Amino acid sequence: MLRFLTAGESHGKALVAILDGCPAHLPLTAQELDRDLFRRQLGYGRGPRMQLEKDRVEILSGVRKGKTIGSPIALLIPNRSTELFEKVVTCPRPGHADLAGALKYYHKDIRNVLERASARETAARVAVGAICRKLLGVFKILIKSRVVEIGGFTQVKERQKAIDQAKKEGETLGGVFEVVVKGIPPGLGSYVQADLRLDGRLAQALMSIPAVKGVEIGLGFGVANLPGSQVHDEIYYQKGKGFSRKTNRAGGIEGGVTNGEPIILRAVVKPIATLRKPLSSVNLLTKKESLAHVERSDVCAVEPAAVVGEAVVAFALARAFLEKFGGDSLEEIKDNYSSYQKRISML
Ligand code: EPS
Repeated sequence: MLRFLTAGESHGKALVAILDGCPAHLPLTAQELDRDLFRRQLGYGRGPRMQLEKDRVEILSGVRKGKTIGSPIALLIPNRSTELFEKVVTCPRPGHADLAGALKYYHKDIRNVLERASARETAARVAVGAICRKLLGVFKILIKSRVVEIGGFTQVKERQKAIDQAKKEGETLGGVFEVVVKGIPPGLGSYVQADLRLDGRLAQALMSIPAVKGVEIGLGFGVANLPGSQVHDEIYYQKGKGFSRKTNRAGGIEGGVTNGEPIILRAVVKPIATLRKPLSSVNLLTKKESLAHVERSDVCAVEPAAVVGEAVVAFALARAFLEKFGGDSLEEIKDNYSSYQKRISML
Protein backbone atom coordinates (compact mmCIF):
# COMPACT_ATOMS: atom_id res chain seq x y z
CA MET A 1 0.00 0.00 0.00
CA LEU A 2 1.26 3.45 -0.90
CA ARG A 3 1.37 5.65 2.22
CA PHE A 4 3.24 8.60 3.63
CA LEU A 5 3.86 10.58 6.78
CA THR A 6 5.39 14.00 7.21
CA ALA A 7 7.01 15.68 10.21
CA GLY A 8 8.60 19.02 10.93
CA GLU A 9 7.75 22.46 12.25
CA SER A 10 7.50 25.61 10.13
CA HIS A 11 10.52 27.20 11.81
CA GLY A 12 12.16 24.01 13.04
CA LYS A 13 15.26 22.45 11.50
CA ALA A 14 13.55 20.80 8.55
CA LEU A 15 10.49 19.19 7.05
CA VAL A 16 10.68 15.48 6.45
CA ALA A 17 8.54 12.89 4.71
CA ILE A 18 8.58 9.15 4.24
CA LEU A 19 6.84 7.64 1.24
CA ASP A 20 6.35 3.92 1.63
CA GLY A 21 5.15 1.49 -1.05
CA CYS A 22 6.65 3.14 -4.11
CA PRO A 23 7.55 0.41 -6.64
CA ALA A 24 11.13 -0.34 -7.65
CA HIS A 25 12.87 0.96 -10.79
CA LEU A 26 11.17 4.34 -11.10
CA PRO A 27 13.84 6.81 -12.29
CA LEU A 28 13.96 9.62 -9.71
CA THR A 29 16.18 12.62 -8.98
CA ALA A 30 15.92 15.32 -6.33
CA GLN A 31 15.90 17.97 -9.09
CA GLU A 32 12.56 16.66 -10.36
CA LEU A 33 11.02 17.09 -6.91
CA ASP A 34 12.61 20.54 -6.57
CA ARG A 35 10.71 21.73 -9.64
CA ASP A 36 7.39 21.35 -7.81
CA LEU A 37 8.85 22.74 -4.58
CA PHE A 38 9.90 25.81 -6.55
CA ARG A 39 6.42 26.17 -8.07
CA ARG A 40 4.88 25.98 -4.58
CA GLN A 41 6.97 28.95 -3.50
CA LEU A 42 5.63 31.19 -6.26
CA GLY A 43 2.41 33.18 -6.40
CA TYR A 44 1.37 36.82 -6.19
CA GLY A 45 0.68 37.81 -2.59
CA ARG A 46 3.08 35.48 -0.86
CA GLY A 47 4.83 36.76 2.26
CA PRO A 48 8.52 37.52 2.92
CA ARG A 49 9.21 33.93 4.02
CA MET A 50 9.32 32.79 0.42
CA GLN A 51 12.24 35.18 -0.25
CA LEU A 52 14.12 33.56 2.61
CA GLU A 53 13.54 29.93 1.69
CA LYS A 54 14.91 28.01 -1.28
CA ASP A 55 13.10 24.74 -0.82
CA ARG A 56 15.26 21.88 -2.01
CA VAL A 57 14.85 18.24 -1.18
CA GLU A 58 17.49 15.74 -0.22
CA ILE A 59 16.59 12.11 -0.90
CA LEU A 60 17.95 10.20 2.08
CA SER A 61 16.86 6.68 1.19
CA GLY A 62 14.95 4.46 -1.20
CA VAL A 63 16.80 5.58 -4.33
CA ARG A 64 20.01 4.08 -5.69
CA LYS A 65 21.77 4.94 -8.93
CA GLY A 66 18.92 7.25 -9.92
CA LYS A 67 16.14 4.70 -9.46
CA THR A 68 13.79 3.72 -6.66
CA ILE A 69 14.58 0.35 -5.11
CA GLY A 70 11.24 -0.45 -3.48
CA SER A 71 12.22 0.55 0.04
CA PRO A 72 10.80 3.61 1.87
CA ILE A 73 11.82 6.93 0.36
CA ALA A 74 12.87 9.41 3.04
CA LEU A 75 12.93 13.09 2.08
CA LEU A 76 14.49 16.08 3.86
CA ILE A 77 13.72 19.75 3.17
CA PRO A 78 15.80 22.00 5.44
CA ASN A 79 14.28 25.27 6.74
CA ARG A 80 16.44 28.35 6.40
CA SER A 81 14.24 30.65 8.47
CA THR A 82 14.18 29.32 12.03
CA GLU A 83 14.41 32.55 14.06
CA LEU A 84 10.74 32.60 15.17
CA PHE A 85 10.85 29.11 16.69
CA GLU A 86 11.44 30.27 20.29
CA LYS A 87 9.03 33.23 20.24
CA VAL A 88 6.05 32.75 22.60
CA VAL A 89 2.54 33.39 21.21
CA THR A 90 -0.46 33.84 23.51
CA CYS A 91 -3.23 35.51 21.44
CA PRO A 92 -4.93 32.98 19.14
CA ARG A 93 -5.78 34.01 15.56
CA PRO A 94 -9.41 33.34 14.62
CA GLY A 95 -9.47 30.94 11.71
CA HIS A 96 -6.13 29.28 12.51
CA ALA A 97 -5.64 26.12 14.56
CA ASP A 98 -4.31 28.30 17.43
CA LEU A 99 -7.14 28.10 19.98
CA ALA A 100 -8.50 24.66 19.10
CA GLY A 101 -4.95 23.26 19.17
CA ALA A 102 -4.09 24.94 22.49
CA LEU A 103 -7.23 23.50 24.09
CA LYS A 104 -6.68 20.07 22.60
CA TYR A 105 -3.01 19.66 23.62
CA TYR A 106 -3.15 21.89 26.74
CA HIS A 107 -0.58 24.31 25.35
CA LYS A 108 -0.11 27.70 26.99
CA ASP A 109 2.25 28.79 24.21
CA ILE A 110 0.45 28.76 20.87
CA ARG A 111 3.80 28.46 19.11
CA ASN A 112 3.53 24.73 19.89
CA VAL A 113 0.39 24.61 17.74
CA LEU A 114 1.07 26.99 14.89
CA GLU A 115 4.48 25.59 14.07
CA ARG A 116 2.96 22.32 12.91
CA ALA A 117 -0.41 23.67 11.77
CA SER A 118 1.37 26.08 9.39
CA ALA A 119 0.88 25.51 5.69
CA ARG A 120 4.62 25.15 5.43
CA GLU A 121 4.02 21.42 6.02
CA THR A 122 2.66 21.29 2.49
CA ALA A 123 6.22 21.55 1.14
CA ALA A 124 6.77 17.97 2.36
CA ARG A 125 3.51 16.86 0.72
CA VAL A 126 4.50 18.49 -2.54
CA ALA A 127 7.76 16.50 -2.55
CA VAL A 128 5.80 13.27 -1.94
CA GLY A 129 3.29 14.25 -4.62
CA ALA A 130 6.08 14.89 -7.11
CA ILE A 131 7.18 11.24 -6.77
CA CYS A 132 3.58 10.11 -7.32
CA ARG A 133 3.31 12.41 -10.33
CA LYS A 134 6.46 10.83 -11.76
CA LEU A 135 5.00 7.35 -11.29
CA LEU A 136 1.69 8.31 -12.93
CA GLY A 137 3.59 10.02 -15.73
CA VAL A 138 5.07 6.66 -16.77
CA PHE A 139 1.48 5.71 -17.65
CA LYS A 140 0.87 9.05 -19.40
CA ILE A 141 -1.36 10.37 -16.64
CA LEU A 142 -0.92 14.15 -16.40
CA ILE A 143 -1.96 16.44 -13.54
CA LYS A 144 -2.32 20.18 -13.99
CA SER A 145 -3.84 23.04 -12.02
CA ARG A 146 -4.92 26.63 -12.48
CA VAL A 147 -6.26 29.43 -10.36
CA VAL A 148 -9.92 30.06 -11.22
CA GLU A 149 -10.48 33.20 -9.15
CA ILE A 150 -9.07 35.26 -6.31
CA GLY A 151 -11.22 37.62 -4.25
CA GLY A 152 -13.98 37.28 -6.86
CA PHE A 153 -11.73 38.23 -9.81
CA THR A 154 -10.78 35.91 -12.67
CA GLN A 155 -8.37 38.07 -14.72
CA VAL A 156 -4.74 38.01 -13.56
CA LYS A 157 -4.41 41.82 -13.50
CA GLU A 158 -7.61 42.27 -11.48
CA ARG A 159 -6.58 39.50 -9.12
CA GLN A 160 -3.24 41.16 -8.50
CA LYS A 161 -4.89 44.53 -7.96
CA ALA A 162 -7.23 42.96 -5.40
CA ILE A 163 -4.24 41.38 -3.61
CA ASP A 164 -2.39 44.74 -3.57
CA GLN A 165 -5.48 46.41 -2.14
CA ALA A 166 -5.92 43.69 0.51
CA LYS A 167 -2.27 44.07 1.49
CA LYS A 168 -2.69 47.83 1.88
CA GLU A 169 -5.69 47.29 4.13
CA GLY A 170 -4.03 44.62 6.28
CA GLU A 171 -6.47 42.09 4.82
CA THR A 172 -6.08 38.66 3.23
CA LEU A 173 -7.81 37.01 0.24
CA GLY A 174 -8.96 33.56 -0.79
CA GLY A 175 -10.19 32.05 -4.03
CA VAL A 176 -10.73 28.93 -6.07
CA PHE A 177 -8.30 26.60 -7.86
CA GLU A 178 -8.88 23.71 -10.24
CA VAL A 179 -6.98 20.46 -10.71
CA VAL A 180 -7.42 18.50 -13.94
CA VAL A 181 -6.11 14.97 -14.51
CA LYS A 182 -5.82 13.61 -18.05
CA GLY A 183 -5.01 10.11 -19.27
CA ILE A 184 -6.54 8.36 -16.29
CA PRO A 185 -7.84 4.87 -17.07
CA PRO A 186 -11.40 3.82 -16.15
CA GLY A 187 -11.75 1.61 -13.09
CA LEU A 188 -9.79 3.37 -10.32
CA GLY A 189 -11.57 3.49 -6.97
CA SER A 190 -14.67 1.43 -6.25
CA TYR A 191 -18.36 1.67 -5.41
CA VAL A 192 -18.32 -1.47 -3.24
CA GLN A 193 -17.24 0.20 0.02
CA ALA A 194 -17.58 3.74 1.27
CA ASP A 195 -13.87 4.18 1.98
CA LEU A 196 -12.89 3.03 -1.51
CA ARG A 197 -14.94 5.63 -3.40
CA LEU A 198 -12.43 7.73 -5.27
CA ASP A 199 -14.50 10.92 -5.17
CA GLY A 200 -14.51 10.73 -1.38
CA ARG A 201 -10.79 10.06 -1.30
CA LEU A 202 -9.98 12.97 -3.60
CA ALA A 203 -12.26 15.29 -1.62
CA GLN A 204 -10.50 14.27 1.60
CA ALA A 205 -7.11 14.86 -0.02
CA LEU A 206 -8.05 18.37 -1.12
CA MET A 207 -9.87 19.24 2.11
CA SER A 208 -6.74 18.31 4.04
CA ILE A 209 -4.88 21.26 2.51
CA PRO A 210 -4.80 24.11 5.05
CA ALA A 211 -7.45 26.79 4.30
CA VAL A 212 -9.48 24.63 1.86
CA LYS A 213 -13.17 24.94 2.80
CA GLY A 214 -14.97 23.13 -0.01
CA VAL A 215 -14.37 20.74 -2.89
CA GLU A 216 -16.32 20.17 -6.11
CA ILE A 217 -16.09 17.36 -8.64
CA GLY A 218 -17.26 18.10 -12.18
CA LEU A 219 -20.30 20.39 -12.07
CA GLY A 220 -20.18 20.15 -8.27
CA PHE A 221 -22.60 22.52 -6.54
CA GLY A 222 -23.77 23.53 -10.01
CA VAL A 223 -25.96 20.38 -10.22
CA ALA A 224 -28.32 21.69 -7.54
CA ASN A 225 -30.64 23.55 -9.90
CA LEU A 226 -30.28 21.55 -13.11
CA PRO A 227 -32.48 18.71 -14.40
CA GLY A 228 -30.89 15.27 -14.76
CA SER A 229 -30.65 15.53 -18.55
CA GLN A 230 -28.25 18.47 -18.12
CA VAL A 231 -26.20 16.81 -15.42
CA HIS A 232 -25.38 13.33 -16.72
CA ASP A 233 -23.07 12.46 -19.60
CA GLU A 234 -24.70 10.34 -22.32
CA ILE A 235 -22.85 7.23 -23.48
CA TYR A 236 -21.84 6.46 -27.10
CA TYR A 237 -20.02 3.56 -28.72
CA GLN A 238 -17.94 3.31 -31.87
CA LYS A 239 -16.42 0.07 -33.10
CA GLY A 240 -12.65 0.20 -32.74
CA LYS A 241 -12.81 3.28 -30.51
CA GLY A 242 -14.98 1.90 -27.71
CA PHE A 243 -17.20 3.89 -25.35
CA SER A 244 -17.18 7.67 -25.30
CA ARG A 245 -18.96 10.75 -23.92
CA LYS A 246 -19.63 14.10 -25.49
CA THR A 247 -19.70 15.89 -22.15
CA ASN A 248 -17.84 15.48 -18.86
CA ARG A 249 -20.13 17.05 -16.29
CA ALA A 250 -19.38 14.23 -13.85
CA GLY A 251 -15.73 15.31 -13.77
CA GLY A 252 -14.43 11.86 -14.67
CA ILE A 253 -15.92 9.92 -11.75
CA GLU A 254 -19.19 7.99 -11.62
CA GLY A 255 -20.17 5.85 -8.63
CA GLY A 256 -16.82 6.55 -6.98
CA VAL A 257 -14.97 5.02 -9.96
CA THR A 258 -13.00 6.74 -12.74
CA ASN A 259 -14.80 6.46 -16.07
CA GLY A 260 -11.85 7.32 -18.31
CA GLU A 261 -12.77 10.98 -18.81
CA PRO A 262 -10.50 13.68 -17.35
CA ILE A 263 -10.92 14.19 -13.60
CA ILE A 264 -11.96 17.76 -12.82
CA LEU A 265 -11.71 19.01 -9.25
CA ARG A 266 -12.14 22.44 -7.72
CA ALA A 267 -11.35 23.66 -4.25
CA VAL A 268 -12.19 26.90 -2.47
CA VAL A 269 -9.48 28.42 -0.27
CA LYS A 270 -10.36 30.80 2.55
CA PRO A 271 -8.40 34.01 3.16
CA ILE A 272 -5.35 33.32 5.33
CA ALA A 273 -6.02 33.63 9.05
CA THR A 274 -3.08 35.89 9.87
CA LEU A 275 -4.30 39.45 9.31
CA ARG A 276 -1.93 42.40 9.57
CA LYS A 277 -4.97 44.32 10.83
CA PRO A 278 -5.76 41.69 13.46
CA LEU A 279 -9.18 40.49 14.56
CA SER A 280 -10.38 40.48 18.15
CA SER A 281 -9.21 37.66 20.34
CA VAL A 282 -8.50 36.82 23.96
CA ASN A 283 -5.11 36.44 25.61
CA LEU A 284 -4.76 32.81 26.61
CA LEU A 285 -2.91 33.62 29.87
CA THR A 286 -4.69 36.78 31.13
CA LYS A 287 -8.11 36.00 29.55
CA LYS A 288 -8.26 39.70 28.67
CA GLU A 289 -9.61 40.94 25.36
CA SER A 290 -6.72 41.38 22.98
CA LEU A 291 -5.87 41.58 19.30
CA ALA A 292 -4.91 38.34 17.59
CA HIS A 293 -1.27 37.49 17.09
CA VAL A 294 0.31 39.00 13.99
CA GLU A 295 3.15 37.11 12.40
CA ARG A 296 4.86 37.32 9.04
CA SER A 297 2.53 35.60 6.59
CA ASP A 298 1.06 35.65 3.09
CA VAL A 299 -1.73 37.93 1.84
CA CYS A 300 -3.00 35.28 -0.56
CA ALA A 301 -1.98 31.65 -0.98
CA VAL A 302 -4.35 30.40 -3.67
CA GLU A 303 -1.57 29.95 -6.26
CA PRO A 304 0.61 27.75 -4.03
CA ALA A 305 -2.51 25.92 -2.82
CA ALA A 306 -3.13 24.87 -6.44
CA VAL A 307 0.34 23.30 -6.61
CA VAL A 308 -0.34 21.52 -3.32
CA GLY A 309 -3.67 20.43 -4.83
CA GLU A 310 -1.81 18.73 -7.69
CA ALA A 311 0.41 16.96 -5.17
CA VAL A 312 -2.34 15.58 -2.93
CA VAL A 313 -4.34 14.47 -5.98
CA ALA A 314 -1.21 12.80 -7.37
CA PHE A 315 -0.81 10.83 -4.15
CA ALA A 316 -4.49 9.80 -3.96
CA LEU A 317 -4.46 8.69 -7.60
CA ALA A 318 -1.11 6.90 -7.37
CA ARG A 319 -2.48 4.96 -4.41
CA ALA A 320 -5.66 4.02 -6.30
CA PHE A 321 -3.58 3.17 -9.38
CA LEU A 322 -1.33 0.84 -7.39
CA GLU A 323 -4.35 -0.79 -5.75
CA LYS A 324 -5.56 -1.75 -9.21
CA PHE A 325 -2.33 -2.44 -11.08
CA GLY A 326 0.07 -2.76 -8.17
CA GLY A 327 3.24 -4.72 -8.23
CA ASP A 328 6.61 -4.36 -6.59
CA SER A 329 8.43 -3.23 -9.71
CA LEU A 330 7.55 -0.84 -12.51
CA GLU A 331 7.88 -3.74 -14.95
CA GLU A 332 5.21 -5.75 -13.10
CA ILE A 333 2.85 -2.76 -13.02
CA LYS A 334 3.35 -2.12 -16.75
CA ASP A 335 2.38 -5.74 -17.48
CA ASN A 336 -0.73 -5.49 -15.31
CA TYR A 337 -1.70 -2.19 -16.88
CA SER A 338 -1.38 -3.32 -20.48
CA SER A 339 -3.26 -6.58 -19.88
CA TYR A 340 -6.11 -4.56 -18.29
CA GLN A 341 -6.14 -2.17 -21.26
CA LYS A 342 -6.35 -5.15 -23.62
CA ARG A 343 -9.15 -6.71 -21.58
CA ILE A 344 -11.37 -3.62 -21.43
CA SER A 345 -10.96 -3.10 -25.18
CA MET A 346 -12.66 -6.51 -25.62
CA LEU A 347 -15.77 -5.61 -23.58
C1 EPS B 1 4.48 28.91 4.47
C2 EPS B 1 5.35 29.37 5.39
C3 EPS B 1 4.92 30.26 6.45
C4 EPS B 1 3.79 31.16 5.97
C5 EPS B 1 2.64 30.35 5.40
C6 EPS B 1 3.04 29.24 4.50
O1 EPS B 1 6.04 30.98 6.78
P1 EPS B 1 6.13 32.08 7.96
O2 EPS B 1 5.10 31.71 8.97
O3 EPS B 1 7.53 31.96 8.46
O4 EPS B 1 5.89 33.38 7.25
O5 EPS B 1 4.25 32.02 4.95
O6 EPS B 1 1.92 29.77 6.46
C7 EPS B 1 0.63 30.08 6.62
C8 EPS B 1 -0.10 30.65 5.70
C9 EPS B 1 0.03 29.69 7.88
O7 EPS B 1 -1.16 29.97 8.04
O8 EPS B 1 0.73 29.18 8.71
C10 EPS B 1 4.89 28.02 3.40
O9 EPS B 1 6.06 27.58 3.31
O10 EPS B 1 4.04 27.72 2.54
